[in-house]
Amino acid sequence: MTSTIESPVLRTNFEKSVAEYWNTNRIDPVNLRLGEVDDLYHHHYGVGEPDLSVLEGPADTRDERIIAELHRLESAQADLLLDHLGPIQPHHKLLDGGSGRGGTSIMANRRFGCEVDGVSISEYQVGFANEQAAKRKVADKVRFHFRNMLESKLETGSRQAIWTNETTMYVDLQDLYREFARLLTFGGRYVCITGCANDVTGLRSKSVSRINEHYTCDIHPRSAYFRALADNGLVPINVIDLTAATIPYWELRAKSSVATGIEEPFLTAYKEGSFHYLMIVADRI
Ligand code: GPP
Ligand code: MG
Repeated sequence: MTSTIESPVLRTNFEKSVAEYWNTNRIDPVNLRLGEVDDLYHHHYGVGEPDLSVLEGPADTRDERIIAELHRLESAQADLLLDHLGPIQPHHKLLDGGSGRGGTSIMANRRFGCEVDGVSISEYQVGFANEQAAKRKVADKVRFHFRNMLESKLETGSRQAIWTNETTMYVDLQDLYREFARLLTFGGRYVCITGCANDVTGLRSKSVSRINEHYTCDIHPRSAYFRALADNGLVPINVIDLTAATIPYWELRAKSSVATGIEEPFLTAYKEGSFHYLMIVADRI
């Protein structure tokens, strides 16, 4: 009799330290306070014009108004990502690579009525996200797994679309897109929203290094995305620079009680041009 030895979910010391960060950094008031607005818990940033009238009006409810507005901009970011997945039908299956507390997956199921699998190397996040799906009575369609997105254990060709919402700075892009190319059906869609370093200004700026340090991540240069996509049969159809659309989110966040201190490095990096907030949409050929 032969037996297969399964590889562990956390394969490297780096992955272990990333999992440790997300397993233990649970009290993060910014993400829980925003999530409590309507029970959609995000781990990404926002886009769009904020309603700056939230800064005016009664002082005792000012912070509450800012939080609701930040949350609206984060949900708008997830909606924008979903807008680019193509014509998804209820019988399609999707993958959320690095699914966090599950917000984008829940929104995808709500919009398309299809099955969504999310994978995360944080067991805590997987548990949290599955509880959210159960609360919303969609656990039969939206499932979160304690798995590595570089080795998802999902069926080859099973995915009509895959997205990564600010998670690619935790992985090797060649390894990631090899796995996504395996999972996507021919003509399937991949959407990535990410922060990336600007090759034109040179390697990592001080602000980008501070962001890496803050989140235990490793931000890739813009060029690395297009090389790794092309090498793995993923052909860009749309590239949208969202930098200008995210700066107002950071400016508003800097004025809120849930600011974490990372606002200034983001604003500096975006404004000096060493860093972009990008959406890349690609087709599997
Ligand atoms: C975290 O979102 C996002 C990342 C760790 C990825 C880094 C993103 C880049 C664009 C470089 P979060 O919602 O957990 O962060 P915060 O707690 O600061 O809101
Ligand atoms: Mg957040």
